[in-house]
Amino acid sequence: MKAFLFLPTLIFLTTHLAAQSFMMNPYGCKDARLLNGKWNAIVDLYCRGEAMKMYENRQPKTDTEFVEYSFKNGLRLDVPGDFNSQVPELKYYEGNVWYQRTFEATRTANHHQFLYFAGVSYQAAVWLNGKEIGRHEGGFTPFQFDVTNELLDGTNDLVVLVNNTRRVDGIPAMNFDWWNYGGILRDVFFINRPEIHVRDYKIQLKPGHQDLITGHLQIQGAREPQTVCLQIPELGINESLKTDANGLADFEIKSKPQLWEPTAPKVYATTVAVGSDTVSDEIGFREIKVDGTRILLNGKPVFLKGINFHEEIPQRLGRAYSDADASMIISEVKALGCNFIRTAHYPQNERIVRTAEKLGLMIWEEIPLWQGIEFSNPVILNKAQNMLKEMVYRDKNRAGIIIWSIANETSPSDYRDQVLTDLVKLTHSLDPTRLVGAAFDNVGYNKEAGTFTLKDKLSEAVDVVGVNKYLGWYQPFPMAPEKIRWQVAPQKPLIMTEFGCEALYGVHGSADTAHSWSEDYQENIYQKNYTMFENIPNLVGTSPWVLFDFRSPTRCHPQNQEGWNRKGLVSDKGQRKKAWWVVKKFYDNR
Ligand code: GCB
Repeated sequence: MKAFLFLPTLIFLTTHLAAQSFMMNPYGCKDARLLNGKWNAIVDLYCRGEAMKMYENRQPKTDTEFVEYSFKNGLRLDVPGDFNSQVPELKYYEGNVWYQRTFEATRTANHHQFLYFAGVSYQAAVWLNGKEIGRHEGGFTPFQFDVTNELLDGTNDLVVLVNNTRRVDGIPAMNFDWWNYGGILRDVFFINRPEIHVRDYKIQLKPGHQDLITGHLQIQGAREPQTVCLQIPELGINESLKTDANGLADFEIKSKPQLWEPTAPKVYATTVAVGSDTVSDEIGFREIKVDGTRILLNGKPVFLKGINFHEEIPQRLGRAYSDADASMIISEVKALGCNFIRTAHYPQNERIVRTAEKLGLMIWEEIPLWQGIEFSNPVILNKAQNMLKEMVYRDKNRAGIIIWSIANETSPSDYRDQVLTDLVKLTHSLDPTRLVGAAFDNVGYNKEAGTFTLKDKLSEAVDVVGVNKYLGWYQPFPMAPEKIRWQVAPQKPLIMTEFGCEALYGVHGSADTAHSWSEDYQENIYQKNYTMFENIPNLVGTSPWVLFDFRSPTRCHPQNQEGWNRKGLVSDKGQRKKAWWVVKKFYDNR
């Protein structure tokens, strides 16, 4: 009976306690080693592992001793990667999986060592050499631990308990329309840095000024003020700045960078250095703001030609994690003629974000507050704040990110309104240089007036309103598309963040019958939507749902779905459906 004390809900009550509240950039650190590869694994269906102290990775030492688990000679899983796609029996698995590996390290005097996890879904508990170093909740944002005190000279034993059980108080919660991939989904790094090192930096244009680069550099580990150097050689920037008592140096530098934009996504090699520590990055500069109902990029109105996609490679039936995966997805986005993506419904891995930015895509990045969230539960605000911070800390230097989104399709209530307006405020305070948005699905139709409207307090708080509306699928067009009028957030920029319908590649049939599941029907619905969009005065962008067919256990139709959401413009095998060409034409003509 004792085992029941160790149900996952109890295991993970403490969230984020030891994870650090800023995000280093491991991709730019000199001495950062990937711990990717084959890890040993134990599937712990009944959650017995903590009671058995699996984290000790014990070997029998005497003749009478025995240990009822072993990481040796058992299952091996690829990291990064979800476990569901690696072992047939784990396809639907939601529960505990233990991961273990060793790595060699040298304790270096006056240095600090860190473990950085780019994404573990959904909860993680981490032990180094038998000692717990911290826990984290949230499957789509990174976390890191300073492990200097636990590190051994020589071989180190790293154990991670991963649990992807859906939770009533989780974000997302019990129900969502995508596969619940679990595991160490993204890169893991071991990072060695001098005691005095660059902790954080933000380097962006000052809002309202295209010739002023501003931000902060922050140093860790110094008792005295330090000299920290910022170099952007191509701009002739070579600044030495003095940090204050908190290790912070704010700066403002006159410079006129070539501005980042979709047709010329210029980024500059940048380094921040203190003593022997250097972090490198590639940073672009651009201005994004709202002017009435328009979005201005570098002072000029821009139309967002977007697309949604999940962090998934359909043909592999698994999560995307590598540069090759990022190239595959983003090249298909570019082929469609896009300049904008919505990385639905969660921050996707950095390789995708960076690839998109380099290829000139503006990005809507969202935390997974997706429908069905228990807003009345006080832990939700705290968890959402953590996810939001981790997203902003990670991507604050990405010129491609223009909109932080705080939620998708949440129903108004006093609790929800309070939590989400708090999140809007937090986002603005964390990053006043970008826009804040949310996607709404509660747009209503007024029959007498023939008009769509939105009554939702949250829409007043955000800078940009996103609307998800599936006319022709979940709801018929109420009248001829050219007659429909929209008065949704009429004073603000509006993005059609989702629309579309399902179709099976290769199926042809009536263009007027939804249940034909045909490419012809999907094509027709796209055409009708584009006709309707012509009469939305504040429309500044469109982002169809969705680029690829994706896996979702909630899609149960035995012939047409079989666990797939078929709203892709491209099938799970990579074939373009007829609607793909409609979108392409719409974008090519804008
Ligand atoms: C939505 C959701 C998205 C779903 C989509 C659908 O409104 O935001 O996550 O996958 O509809 O296909 O129903």
